[in-house]
Amino acid sequence: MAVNMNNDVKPEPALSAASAPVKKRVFSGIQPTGNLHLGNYLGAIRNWTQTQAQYDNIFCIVDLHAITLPIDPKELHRSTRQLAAIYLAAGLDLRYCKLFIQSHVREHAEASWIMECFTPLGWLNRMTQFKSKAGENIESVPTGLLCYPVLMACDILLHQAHYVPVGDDQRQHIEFTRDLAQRFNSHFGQQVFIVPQDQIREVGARIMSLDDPTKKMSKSDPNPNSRINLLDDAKTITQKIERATTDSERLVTFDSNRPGIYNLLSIYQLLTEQSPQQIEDEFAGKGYGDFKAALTEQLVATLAPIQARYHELMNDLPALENILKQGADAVRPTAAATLQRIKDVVGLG
Ligand code: AQP
Repeated sequence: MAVNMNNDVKPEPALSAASAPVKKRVFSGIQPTGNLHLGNYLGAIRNWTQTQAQYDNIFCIVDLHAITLPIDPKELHRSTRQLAAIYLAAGLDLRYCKLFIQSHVREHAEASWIMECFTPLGWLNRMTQFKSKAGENIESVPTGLLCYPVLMACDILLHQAHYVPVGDDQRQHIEFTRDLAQRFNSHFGQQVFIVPQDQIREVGARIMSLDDPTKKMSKSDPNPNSRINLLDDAKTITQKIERATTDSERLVTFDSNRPGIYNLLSIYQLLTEQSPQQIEDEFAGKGYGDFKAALTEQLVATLAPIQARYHELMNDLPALENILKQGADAVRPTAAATLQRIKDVVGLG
C-alpha cells in the first residue's frame, strides 16, 4: 500500500473553468464524525484509491459539515486527524492526491454564504437527507443542517471538479450541486463553474446494515452490530458477521429478494473481485456458515493492513499535520481564484 509521505505537494496555478487541468479533476470528502465503516470504505474511499492515477484528485476532511450536528470539540479535532490517517492508510497516494481539512481553506465558508443567496429555499426543503436527519425536530435543528448541500456544492465547485465519487446516498446532493452551478452560470452568462458529474458505482454504492438489510449501513445507527467499522479487530468482525441477518433458505446465491445474504455476497464480491457466478460456484452445496467464515477471512485480510498503517500514521501526528497543511496550501489558489470570480460576477468588493 503506497503512501508517498515524502513527496512534497506543489502549489498549483490558479484555475478557472476556462483553464481546466489536463487530467480531469476528482473531488470528494467524508465527515470526521463517528467510526468509519465498511460502507464508507467500499462506497467511497476504496473507489478513490482504485482510480487515483487517472485523475487529479482532491480529497477533503469536511469538518465544517461535522458541526451541523452536536459534536464534542476535542472529539472533532481528533476525528479529523483519524480520518486523514484512514485516507492514507487505505491507499491514497500523495503523488496523485491532495488531502486537506475543509476549515483550513476559508474560501469554502465564504463561498457558501454567497451561494446560499442564490439558492431557492424550496431546493433545500426537498433534500431527503435533511428530512431524515432533522426528523421531528425541524424547528430546533441547526440551520447549518438545512444549508449543508450548499456548502457541499461549494466544496466541489470551488475546486472546479469534473467528477465526484460518492455512495448512492449522495446522489441527490450531487444533482443539487449541478443545478446550482448551472443556475449560477446561466444567471451571469458566464461559465464560472465546471458542472460536475457524480461517479456512483453499480456494486457497493449502498452497503446495507448487517442487522436490517433494508437500511443502509450508517455511522449514526445506534446498533453497533449493524456495521463493520474499519478499525474493528478480527474477533469483533467475526462476531458481527456471525450475527448478520440472513434468511432461512440457506442458499448462497445472489437474489435481491433476500436482502441479507445479497448484501453479504455483494461485500464478498467487492473484496474478492470475483463475478457473482464464480462466487455461487465456490459455495455450491455449502451453507451460510461456510460463506460467513470466508467473508470474515476476506474482511480481516483487507482491514488488517489498513489498521496497521493507520496506527503508524497516528503515531506521527506532526508528519500528518504537515501533509494536511501542504494539501491546504496546494488547493487554496484554485479555491481563491474561483471565489474571486464569484465575487466579481456578483459585484462584491
Ligand atoms: N452504506 C453505505 N454504502 C456505500 N457508501 C456509503 N457512504 C456512506 N454510507 C454508505 C458513502 O461514504 C461517504 C461518506 O460521506 P459522509 O460524510 O456523508 O458520511 P456520513 O454521513 O458521515 O456517514 P454515513 O454512514 O452516511 O452516516 P449517517 O448515515 O449516519 O449520516 C459518502 O460518499 C457516502 O455516499
